[in-house]
Parts: sequence; C-alpha cells; structure tokens
Amino acid sequence: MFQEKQLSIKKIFEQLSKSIIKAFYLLLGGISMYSIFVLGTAGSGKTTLVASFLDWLRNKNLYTISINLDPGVINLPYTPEVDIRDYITIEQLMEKYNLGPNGALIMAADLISTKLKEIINEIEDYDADYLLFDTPGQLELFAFRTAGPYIVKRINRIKDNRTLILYLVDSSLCYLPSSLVSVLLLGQAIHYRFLIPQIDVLSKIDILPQNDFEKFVSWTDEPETLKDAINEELSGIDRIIALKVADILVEHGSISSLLPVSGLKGTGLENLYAMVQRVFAGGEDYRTE
Ligand SMILES: Nc1nc2c(ncn2[C@@H]2O[C@H](COP(=O)(O)OP(=O)(O)OP(=O)(O)O)[C@@H](O)[C@H]2O)c(=O)[nH]1
Ligand SMILES: [Mg+2]
Repeated sequence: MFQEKQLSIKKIFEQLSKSIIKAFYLLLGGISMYSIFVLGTAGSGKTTLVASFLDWLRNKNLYTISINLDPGVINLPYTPEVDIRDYITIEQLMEKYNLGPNGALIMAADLISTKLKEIINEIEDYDADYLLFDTPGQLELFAFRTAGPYIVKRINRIKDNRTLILYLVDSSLCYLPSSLVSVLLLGQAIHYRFLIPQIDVLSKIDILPQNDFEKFVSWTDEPETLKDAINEELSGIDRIIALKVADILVEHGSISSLLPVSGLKGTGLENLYAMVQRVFAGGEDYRTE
C-alpha cells in the first residue's frame, strides 16, 4: 500500500517536472511535438519499423505514441494509441457501398481526411513528444491522392509541432543500380507531394548478403561508384537518362543520406534517431542543407 502510494507520488512528480520543462521550452519558443510519417511501397517494412522505432524511443524514455492510418491492416505488431480502424474499416465500406477490396481501399484513403478532426483531438489529448504514423500499404493511395498530403499538412499545422517523412526504400527492390535510381526517384516524387523534410531509409538491410550491403555503402559513400555501375548495367538513352537522374539524386542528397535500417532486427535505429534529430533541430529540409 505504502509502496503504491510512493509510486503514484513519483509518477505525479515525473509528470509535473515534464510539464514544467515543456512549459519553459514553449516559453522559449521551442517545439514540443515531433511527428514522423512512415511511407513506402507495399510491404517495404513500414509497420515493422513503426513497431521497433516505437520501442526504441520508449526505451530512451521519450514519450511516444503510434497512430495507425492503414484502414486495411488486420494485425499490427504494436498497439496504436490512435487507430483509423476505429472510424473506417475496409470490410464496412465493402459491405455498405458494395465495393471490391481495391475500390474500398481507394474510398478509405479519401475518407481518412473526413475523420481528421477526431483523430487530431485524440492526438492532442495524449500530448506526446513523438508521434509515429503508420500509413496505408498502397503508397500511391496516400501520396498521390489529395487526402494524404492534406492530412500531413493538417498535422504539421498543429501548434508547436514539426513533421517529417521517413520514406522506406525496400532493399529487396534495389539490387541493380537502375532499380535503386528508380526507387529513389519515386522518393523525389513523394517529396514534391508533401514538401516537408524527408529521410530516405534503406529498409530490411538484414536480408542483404554482406557483399550487396557493401556495394550499397560504396554507392552511398561515393556516388561515382553508382555511376560506374550504371555505366556497366545500361546502354544508349537509358544509360544517359539514368546518369542524369543519378546526378539529380546526388545533388539532392538522397543517395549520400540513404540510411540503412532493419526494423525486424532493430539495427540502424540509433542512426535513424540521430538523423531525425538533425532534421528536426535544423528545421530545414535536410536536402537543402
Ligand atoms: N527481413 C526483414 N523483413 C522485414 C523487415 N521489416 C519488415 N519485414 C517483413 O516484410 C513484410 C512486410 O512488413 P510490414 O512491416 O508489414 O510492411 P508494410 O510496409 O507495413 O506493409 P504494408 O502495410 O502491407 O504495405 C513482413 O513479412 C515483415 O516481417 C526487416 O527489417 N527485415
Ligand atoms: Mg503496414
């Protein structure tokens, strides 16, 4: 009984000191909420990374919540504090509007924005420091229809909040230099849909054989080696265009800053956190630094 009382007093003190620090920070004009949207092609490891980064941040005593924006997901390896499925589910839409699964997914992607007010209310009630957003499997539904950028913009406008995107590049999709270039080009397209800071992450690196991993490291460390590989792989107009695209990617920093991570094994999370900090602290798009 006495121990329980001691624990609850300790909790109250912790909460109080946290609020005081937060109030000081706000008075100094600081930021108190950091939102991270995890995007990537279907199966690129978004949900797994949200789960492992969530654990990692919590182990660092950072008050973090997760928000699931995928109405179609059945099982999650984490328990989201805020869940779009409390408002919209694919099954309900299929039944109500007599839609097939794809039609329902498209409709759901558009409908998320109509539930935004409720979602933002829920988020604000938590008053968390870090927010991890898991997004729908079909990247194009979130990034290229109007609702996704609208949602990100609205969250970004919450007072004292900063937002960034983690764009996951699936390791298994980019063994060839041309594949890496095309998937990073997609990352550029994503950037121009949201126009907020973005970190490109090479996900699932644990599946890469050591020599392929080293090849990626050399491509990111010395982009000239990527261009050599393009020269070897391609010919004619494809080679010329791929080299030009590689130049753009190098100029925008999306090759040199590609961050290797494994959500499954939890590797690279320390570096991911450091990069997130750098972007949030700078308040700038890291690509323009
Ligand atoms: N080896 C390995 N597998 C991973 C990793 N991350 C995810 N996976 C596997 O890849 C598959 C898809 O992972 P998810 O985390 O569901 O990927 P997602 O991007 O959320 O998938 P959708 O939401 O369906 O698009 C699962 O079988 C995961 O176990 C990783 O870092 N390494
Ligand atoms: Mg997912």
